[in-house]
Amino acid sequence: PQTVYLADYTPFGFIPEKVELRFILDPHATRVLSRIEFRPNPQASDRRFFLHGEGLKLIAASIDGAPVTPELTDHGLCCEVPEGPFVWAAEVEIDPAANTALEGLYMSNGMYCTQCEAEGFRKITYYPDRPDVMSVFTVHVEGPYPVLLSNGNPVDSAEGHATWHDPWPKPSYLFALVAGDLVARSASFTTMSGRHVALNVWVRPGDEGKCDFALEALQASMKWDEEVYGREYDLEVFNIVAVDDFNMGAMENKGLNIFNASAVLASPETSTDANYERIEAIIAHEYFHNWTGNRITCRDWFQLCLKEGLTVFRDQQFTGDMRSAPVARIENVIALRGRQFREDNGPLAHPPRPESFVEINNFYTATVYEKGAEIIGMLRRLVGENGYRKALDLYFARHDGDAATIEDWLKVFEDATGRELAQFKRWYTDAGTPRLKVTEEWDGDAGRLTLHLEQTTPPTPGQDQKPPRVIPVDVGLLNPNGDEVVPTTTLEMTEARQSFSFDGLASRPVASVLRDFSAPVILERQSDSAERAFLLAHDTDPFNRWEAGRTLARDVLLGLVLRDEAPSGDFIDALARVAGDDGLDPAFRALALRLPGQDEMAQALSDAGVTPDPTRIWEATEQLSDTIAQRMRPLWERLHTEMEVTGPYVPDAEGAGRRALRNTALMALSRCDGGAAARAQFAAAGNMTEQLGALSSLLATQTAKGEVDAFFEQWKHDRLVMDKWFGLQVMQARPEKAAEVAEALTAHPLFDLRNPNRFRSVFGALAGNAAGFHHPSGKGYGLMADWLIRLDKLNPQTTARMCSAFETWRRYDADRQQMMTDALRRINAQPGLSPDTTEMTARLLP
Ligand code: B3K
Ligand code: ZN
Repeated sequence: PQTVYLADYTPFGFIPEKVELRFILDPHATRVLSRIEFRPNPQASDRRFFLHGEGLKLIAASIDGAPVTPELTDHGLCCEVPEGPFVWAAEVEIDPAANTALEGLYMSNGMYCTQCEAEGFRKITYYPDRPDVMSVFTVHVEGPYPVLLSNGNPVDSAEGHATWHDPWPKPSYLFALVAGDLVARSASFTTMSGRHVALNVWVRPGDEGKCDFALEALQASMKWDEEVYGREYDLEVFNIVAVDDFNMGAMENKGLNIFNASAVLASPETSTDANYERIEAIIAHEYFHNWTGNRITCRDWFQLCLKEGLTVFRDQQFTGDMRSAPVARIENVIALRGRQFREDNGPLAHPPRPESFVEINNFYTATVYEKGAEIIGMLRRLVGENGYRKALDLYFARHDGDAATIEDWLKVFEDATGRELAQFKRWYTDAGTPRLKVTEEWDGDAGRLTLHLEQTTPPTPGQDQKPPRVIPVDVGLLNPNGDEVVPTTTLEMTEARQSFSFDGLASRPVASVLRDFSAPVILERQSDSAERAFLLAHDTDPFNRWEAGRTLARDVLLGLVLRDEAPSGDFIDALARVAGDDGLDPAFRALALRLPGQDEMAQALSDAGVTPDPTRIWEATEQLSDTIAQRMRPLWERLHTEMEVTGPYVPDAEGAGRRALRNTALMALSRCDGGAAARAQFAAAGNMTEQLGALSSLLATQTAKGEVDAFFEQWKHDRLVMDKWFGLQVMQARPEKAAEVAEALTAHPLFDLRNPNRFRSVFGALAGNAAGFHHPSGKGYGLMADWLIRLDKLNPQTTARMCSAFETWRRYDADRQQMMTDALRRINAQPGLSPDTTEMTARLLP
């Protein structure tokens, strides 16, 4: 496998003016005929005509109608071409039914579908398969299937064939084709200039009843993008297709989004509130890509966060507008810390804009996506809302139709706002999470509070030196009575050390620092539990209010782990006050009650210079949960009763918040009542949120009786619900049982190695069960390695991604380090291992 470098970028020597494709579908022998009008690219100097192609059987090729015999390699072909414009034509044969990698054209439950991003189009036909080569596509699809779809607008269709034309030039990674026995639920949208757009969600027969929510989310997204970004949709039709076998959440192909069924299908009986929220966010994300990704694409794959960071930022804004902004922000930060900070702190750390890769699919990471979104949030904070809007307008005006770069993106901000961004750019080029140390100095005579800030970023692979970055630090000051004396102010830190003063203060205030999590940094600040309890009770910034409680809980857990110190009464009281405060949003209360995750605790210990013991962390978490449950039992009983939502299920934020708080209460109650309340809720559940909440409580407290089997019998026909059934058993297994439970489930008749959702439901859950995965027996590591080795033969992309289960090995003791690296070495040494997994294991190993 070859390493590709950002520094080596050169444009392609030819421009495809027009692409015409004809597909004659057959499960094992699909024919793809291409006709492409090329002309020399005046911007390019290299005139070698190389087309990517992998796993293709070339039947015939011609230039200007005359047959040619190109020189073939494993990665493509080369051919002599005329000096002026010419027409390239080729016919290839491919085998979609044998394609288990789910990249290129493949089959899923009898239906044809495609996944081309990043480099899958080359598995369909010979083509300059790179994002900066854009063209207008016309696609003819032939085959004995009722539904034949491709990108753009329908031109004509009759039984057995259809023609689609996409007027918008696009790179090949946005190509899509779908065929099969599908049914649609439809709606429409009228754009701001009055054009009618037909909206369809295509599913397998039987799933029609689960499309309405996706359609509504799509309409809301279209409207939001018009109102907030001034972006209008640009085709006559917008199609979404649900497929069962898919490597990721979804794909933004122009006019034909393809979705993992789990990211579209929703019904109250089968989907939880969390599922609904995720579906809404993913529908929005893929739709928003129409402008940030499709109309403006990336020059090369190093620029991936140009489209992904921005589109995640947009979908997060959308979720904040549709639901509760503070709750959404807290959820995003929990996810960022859980995945991106973890990545940034280990051997897989890389800049949001990497400098090299072997397999680009390995760089669809939390750093590119979630940190990429945080960077845009910081930019917006620094230039202000108006500056941001001006910059975005300029971005769309200047770069529509372009394949752009991070430099282009920063330039529009500089031009629109007059702000210089050279130092800010380090956020894109440097890896690692900055540590921000804050100390306070109070001068009572002068009425002045000074904050001393110091930033350092530890070295990451390949980057030893980390110059200071621009860090927007939002700060507010509160009086001891809880009033805000200084509202949120953005301090712009640009040096390694810097001090900021606030004058004219009558008494010493309490500082609320890094409000709204204004920068993706680790805040190091000494403060006592009284101050944290004060902020938890009074901070006007909801994020920092939550954060104060979280930090308090983390300290209590650390005390338990390190010194066997019982939780203080103050902590329990503070928690009880928030939980019982009916003036607060129930969703916020549920979040405030969630203890820090075990992986987060392991990282916190390791940051404090202590080798974490996952078993001990688990025990401490259990102990603390029991204490909280018992000491506040009356409150749990009250909340479980009062938070019940009656009437028909509505997947809105309000109902979801109440159900979340109710399920939190139920979990605590189950620690006290032997599972009685959970069994009752399971029996009476009117929706999946209640049913799964009850089952989780029963499993977590080992009080389930027949419920696991009952759930199976009720839902065995439904794949997505079965994923939950598989996952929950592994997630809630005791540490010493987790590997055993996972292994037993791999022998279940419904376990399917070829279905990424099912594989992840077992092995993603195993990796997420920290104490189980890291059990000292090493069984978790061994089982994970065995199954990754098996999966790699079928699906390299999903295998490579899941290797990140091992990314924290450096944190642990010598025995665990040995076992984890042995597992990685065993995977790495497999003959015939995919380039994807080879790259990942090599990066993970010392
Ligand atoms: N752009 C796709 C991800 C493609 C992943 C390729 N391995 C989905 C998204 O971010 O919207
Ligand atoms: Zn995306």
